[in-house]
Formats: sequence, C-alpha cells, structure tokens
Amino acid sequence: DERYDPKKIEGKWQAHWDAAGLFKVKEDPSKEKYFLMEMFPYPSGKIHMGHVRNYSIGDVVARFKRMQGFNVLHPMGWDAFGMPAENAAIKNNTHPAKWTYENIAAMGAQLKAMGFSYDWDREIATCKPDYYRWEQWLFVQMFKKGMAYRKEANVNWCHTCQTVLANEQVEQNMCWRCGDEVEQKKLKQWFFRITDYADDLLEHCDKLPGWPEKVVTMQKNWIGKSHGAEILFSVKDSDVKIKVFTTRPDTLCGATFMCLAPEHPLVEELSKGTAQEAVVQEFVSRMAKQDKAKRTADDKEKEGVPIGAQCINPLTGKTMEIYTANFALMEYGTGAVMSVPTHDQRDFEFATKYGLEKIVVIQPEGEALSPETMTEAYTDPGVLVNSGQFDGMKNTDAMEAIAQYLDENDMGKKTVQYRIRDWGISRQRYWGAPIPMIHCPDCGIAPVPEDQLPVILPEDANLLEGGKSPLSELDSFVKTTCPQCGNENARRETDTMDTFVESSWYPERYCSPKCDDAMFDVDAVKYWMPVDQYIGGVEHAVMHLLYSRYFTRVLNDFGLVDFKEPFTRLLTQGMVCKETLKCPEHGWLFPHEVEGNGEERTCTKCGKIVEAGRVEKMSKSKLNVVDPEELLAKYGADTIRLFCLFAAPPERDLDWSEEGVEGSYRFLQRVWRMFAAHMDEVKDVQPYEGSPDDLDGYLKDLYKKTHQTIKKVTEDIDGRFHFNTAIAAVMELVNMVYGLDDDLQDEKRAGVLRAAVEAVILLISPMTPHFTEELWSMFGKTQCVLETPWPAWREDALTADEVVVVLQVNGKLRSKLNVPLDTEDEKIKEMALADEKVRKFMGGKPIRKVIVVKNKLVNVVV
Ligand code: ANZ
Ligand code: ZN
Repeated sequence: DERYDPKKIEGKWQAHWDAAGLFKVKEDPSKEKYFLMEMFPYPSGKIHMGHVRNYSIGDVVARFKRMQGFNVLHPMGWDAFGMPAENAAIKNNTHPAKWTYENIAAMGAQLKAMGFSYDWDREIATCKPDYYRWEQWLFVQMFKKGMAYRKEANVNWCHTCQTVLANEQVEQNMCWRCGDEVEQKKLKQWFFRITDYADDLLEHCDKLPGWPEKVVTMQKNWIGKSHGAEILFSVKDSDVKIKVFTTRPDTLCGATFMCLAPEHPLVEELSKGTAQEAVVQEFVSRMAKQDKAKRTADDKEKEGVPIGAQCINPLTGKTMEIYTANFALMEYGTGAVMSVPTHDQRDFEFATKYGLEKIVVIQPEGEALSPETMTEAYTDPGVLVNSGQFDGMKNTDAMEAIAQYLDENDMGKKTVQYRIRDWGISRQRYWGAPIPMIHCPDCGIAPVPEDQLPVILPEDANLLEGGKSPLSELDSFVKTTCPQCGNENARRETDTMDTFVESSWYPERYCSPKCDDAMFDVDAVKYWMPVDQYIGGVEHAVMHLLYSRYFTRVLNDFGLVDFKEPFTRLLTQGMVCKETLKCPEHGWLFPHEVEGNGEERTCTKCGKIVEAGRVEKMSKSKLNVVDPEELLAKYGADTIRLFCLFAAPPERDLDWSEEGVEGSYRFLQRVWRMFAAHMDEVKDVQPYEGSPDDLDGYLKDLYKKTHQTIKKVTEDIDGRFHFNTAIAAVMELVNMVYGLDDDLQDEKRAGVLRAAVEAVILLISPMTPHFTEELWSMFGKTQCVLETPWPAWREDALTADEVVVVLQVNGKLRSKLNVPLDTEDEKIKEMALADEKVRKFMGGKPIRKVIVVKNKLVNVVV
C-alpha cells in the first residue's frame, strides 16, 4: 500500500476538524466540564520547541478528556503587550502593534499546523481594547476601594532610556538595553495592595494538592512571613525614635549598635550638620548605584559608616552608635536593624571589621561563649545571660517575655513581617494598557468615568528615539478634562500597566471572550472555572502564578467569582535542551557548522576542534536551537508531537536528539505498515468483544495484551501524565500484532486482530491525531477519532492465564484443578492434597512422595 506521508494527511485533517467545528465548545450543564489551559505565549515571532512541548502535552490531555466524555474547554491566546514589541519596533522602524499582530498571525498558523485542538473562537489578544478595557474597569473599582493606590517609591531608572526598569532588566547595575548605569530614583508609582492578601495566599498554599511541591514552596518563601517584634530606640539628645523589626527580641540586651538602610530618611536627617555629613552623603550615593540583591547578598563584604548620632538600648540603657550599612534594606521591616554581633552573622562580620563591642546574651546550656574567641555568630537556641531580669530563661521563652515587657512599657510590640511587597504595576512604557486615571490641578486624582472606558492606547504614536514613552508628549492623548470639576487642564496618566496584570485574569476571559458588557459572563465562569489543569513553565512559579491567585481573590471580593484559587492542578514542564557547540576561534556554532563525529568534530569555518559542549536549555544566544518549522516540513506534526511526549516525562528536561525524532517517525511508519498488512483482513470485521476464555493460544494473549494496554495507557495519561510509558506500552502491543503468525487459522482471528488495531489507533490518537484520523477513516469510519469514546478495558482480560492441572493418586487420574499459570510447586501441592477426591483415594494412608510437573500434573504416591 501507500507509504505514510504526513504532508498528504495533516492539512487535510486540520481542515476537516475546522469545517466540522470540532473544537468549539459551549457551556453544557448536562456534561461534566474540564477546563485545560496552557500558558499563553508572548507573540515574539515564531514558536519555539518550548512551546511545542508545552502545547503537545496539553493537547494530549485535552483530547484524552474529550474522548472520556468531558466537555473540554481548551483555549489559546496571546500575551501581547510588553517591551520586546517596542524594541523590535524601534529596531525595524515599524509600529509595535503591526509587529505584534503580524507575529500573532504567523504563530497562530504554526499552532494550527501542529494540530492543537484549540477553540479558536475564543482566541484573545491582551493588546486589544476589548480585552484591556475590562482591566481598566477593574482598576477603577480597585482604586475606589483603596486596593490600587499611588505612592512614591524607589525604582531602577535608566536615564538614557527614560524609563523604570524591572529588577530583571537590570544586569550588574547596567540597563539591559543601552548598557548605561542604572540609578535609584524616587517616582510616584501605582501599586496593588497584594500585601492585604498575604496571609490568605500563604494559608491556601497548603490547600493546593494538585500543585508541584517546589512551586508551593517558592510561593511561601516569596510571601515570607516572619514572626517577631518592633522595638523603639530613642535617639540620644533628641525626641526622635527609631523603630526596628527583629525576629529575635530575645537578643535585645546584646544589641550594641544600630544599622539603618542607606535610603532610610533618618540617615540624612540625623547626619545633617555633624562631622559625618559628607562621608554619609558619599556612602549613600554610592549605595544608590548598587544592585540591591547583590548589595545585600550573604557573601558580600559588609560595610557602612557612622552617621554621627547615637541611640539608647531600651533594656540596658547603654549608648549604641548608629551606622548606615550596605546590608540593611529599606524595603524590609522598618529599614532599621538592631545589630547583635554575637548572634547574627552579618552583624558579627560588621562588628569584627570595625572593632565594635560584642556581648554574648545566649549561651548553649553548660557552655560559656566568649566574644574574644568566637569565630562566627551563635545562632542556635540556648539560655539567656547578661540580660538582667531575663537571665536563665530559655531564649525561645524570652522572645515572648521580652516582647511582652516592651509592650507593657510602650517600647515595642509583637508583629509579623512579610517579605512580599505591594505590587508595583506602573511602567513608563508605551506598549501596555493605559492606567485609567486623570490628574487634575485642582482636585487631584480621579478615575476615568466608566462610560469613557476604554482609554485607548493611541496607535498613531511615534516611538521616540531611546525608547522614552511617547504618551507623555502626545497632547491628543494627555490633554483631557477633569471628570470631577471640569478643569480643562487635566492630564491623563501616562503610565501603562505591568503586563502581568493582563495574564492575571485571562482564564476568566476565555470563558466568555466576546462578552462586551463586563469582564466576563459570570455564569460562564461559574460553569468552567476553576481551571482543572494548567500547564506551563516553572519560571512562572512566583510572579504570574502568585499574581493570578491574588487577582482571583480580588474578583472574589467583588463578588464576580465564587472561588479563590484559579488553578486546581498545575503541571510545570521541564526545559527543552540541546548540546552546545563551541569553536575556540568562532564561538558558538550551529550544528550545520560542525563536521565529523565525537572527539573529532571540527569547525567548518576554520577546521579547529570543536569543544564538546554541555547540554543546555535551547537558546538563540548559544545557537543550540532547532526550529519547529523545519522539523514540521521534514517530519510532520505528529512525529514532533510524539517525540516531545516520548523522549522524557513532562516534568523533566528533554534532551533533543535527531535520532529520537527519527525513531518516532519510524514508529509511525511501522504502525502504518502493520495497518496496511492487515487491512483487507479486518476491514469489514467487527472487533472481538467476547470473553478471553473463549480464545486460545496467541489470539488469547493478544486479546489480553490489548486490554492490558488500554488500562496502562489510560492510567498513565490520566492525572499522571506518564506519556512516555504510555507510548512504550502501545509499542509493545504493536510488536505483538507483528508477532501474529500469518498461517494461524482461527475463526476469531480477524475480530481479535481488529480489536488490537483499533486499540492502537485510539490509544495514540491524543498524541498523533492526524495520523490516527487517517487510519480510522480507512476503516470506513465516518466519525472522527476525537468523537469516539475512549476504549474501556475488560477486567477479566487482565489476569494471568489459567491452566488445567491433572491430579493423580499412585499414577491414576483422580481429579483436575484450574490454577493460574506457573503456580508454584508448594502451593499446588497444597491444593492437590486438599482436593476431596484425592483425599478419598489416598484413603488416609501416609504420603510417600508427591511429584509435581509444573502446569501439568501432581501425582501423590501413598
Ligand atoms: C536582631 C537580630 C538578632 C536579628 C539576631 C537576627 C538575629 P527574617 O528572618 O528574614 O525576617 N533585619 C530586619 N530588618 C532588616 C532590614 N531592613 N534589612 C536587613 N536586615 C534586616 O530577618 C529578620 C532579621 O533581619 C531581623 O532580626 C533583623 O536582624 C534583620 F541574633 O534583629 B534581627
Ligand atoms: Zn479636577
């Protein structure tokens, strides 16, 4: 017959599915719903292997659940705002909108060519006004409730690019785009009060059993709840008080100096007019230029300067010098640290460097620590010393006791601190959703009235050299009238929203993507949400996944949804990796720039030996990429899908190999040939559906294997996502069909064969949908595989085979037993001796010996 040719098959079936509207779904209360989502892509230009893997995994689950009878919602869309569009637009002298929509068209076509079962009627692009309009609407509601607010904050500022940079966009204190030094600048920014939900988000971390443990842990650490106390220290000769946050109030008597963050307002205030003023100024401006994460890293050398003022330890009354130090962060606690050099390692290093006093206040039981001989801080539990009335107390008890004492004397109180900060969502960027606010010279800030939404991002704006947002200079956008007092000199807010805002509510939007009188149709969301299974990269473990959980809570507070957790189950797939190749002369090489094998590989440009590169995540910078487009042209979609699923379990990294792809292709050809070889025989036959007991020999084994495979594949896919072992099981079944002897004559042969072949098709159909549709239709089936119920297995076909064992007494046949194949000798001996007829013929005489011939006979000699 004809050979397997994906080019003849794939386009045809995609068109067929499309024409039949097979992937379109609507709410249907009579069916159980299943909402499956993969993280939507940024429309960067082309899909990469990471997308292909992510979406292949999702598509298997979608098709599988569909065949199981669920009403499956499987949507796709575009995370379409963001900085790369602006950069590309500047570089190519085009417009971000044009660039974005062209990419969406190109990538959409690629996804369709992969045969993914998306309901394209639900496609969304977050850069469209009909999408961000509702985000603006929610912003206004949040503003009215105080959930969105504006405050001055320190931000990374690139002077050349005239914009705030996210922390991820600052590399070694340089702007990632222009390479200029980044400054810290105070700017008024918009924030979402995510900290109000810190406790709730944290508590529910333990109620996400369908999430990977590591993601839950990352979220907990990001929220970072610490129990401790706030303590007030009086500044000497002044009314000023410094508030510190400490997790160790038990060490208070050991606090010998104070450290303020360089950005702490008291640093400037207290140093002013002292001999330290100039030194402090120099230190503060030097710190402002440093990356905060690096400045406060554990292994960074501690440094600081005295600010020319002192404070008083509230318990001991001793004078403490006040410093400003690099390891103190303004963003955490109160920005002030009471330094206890004996029990905190950073303080220890600082005090040792500057020769500051160390007093031990916690001692391990039965041991005496001395500050002179300590080489590092003692951070374990112990008993209090040098702490007046608290001496002798266990330090864990003293935490409570000292906090209480401070509280009673108005010197402090117990508190809880979170590491998580309010979410700064202002971006001084053009390609984003405008923040719907108006600044009025008379009455301050007012939200854009709801009937004037959306505030449309003007697409006629010309991007400015250097990337400064053109919005603030676009009069047609900025100039407006105050909705509160009518002042005609009001100005629109020109900041746009962080793109993570768009991705925080897109599952809800998928439920009713065309809804034009609300964010979403509440009933549609009630039916579909929460998402049953979400699949995407682990790089989103905190930001996106935490913001989505937060946003769901906001929607819940507004009564728009009746749940708090958007994603019931989460699967984080591993990376797609490939060997890197590097020439000592020419740097990274593409595979086609390398000749030869193994140790002998050389660079085609210079002939030098190529270094055996590490296997790393595919990235354009290292040239270790493969383009799905090329693979598609060479092998077709089904082979690529099969390879991605077979090469590794989803959570693991996948090492790309050309041989692996070849192997997947060969397997499909093998199935094709198997089918062709038996087509005539099984075409007009009903699959055998009877009991395995009515079959013999190889046919019985094949029938059992068929059912065992159905069970294995079903369980491997369902909830476990072990696609690789599922595929391996189908391969075994295929081998068994190949093992069927052409000469075997049996009236049930064709039916059993048909059952096996049908199972092969149905079981791999979620992985290789075009291929299987084609085979299915060759059977004369008019219904698509996707519309066919998932096969069920027969319990009675799972058990091992039984054999008949003859029972003899003194060599004479007396009885028979049905026993499982290969039953052990001891066991079968027992059964024989318990047999009524055997006992009767033994007549109570003593046993001389028992002979067992496996699977055949037992002879009892008396
Ligand atoms: C005194 C002390 C003694 C501390 C001791 C620790 C050990 P976690 O656990 O991460 O919440 N700290 C407080 N605010 C800070 C800031 N803005 N920048 C840098 N460090 C700050 O950390 C809490 C501890 O970090 C606090 O407890 C404080 O040092 C320090 F034996 O206070 B501790
Ligand atoms: Zn006004």
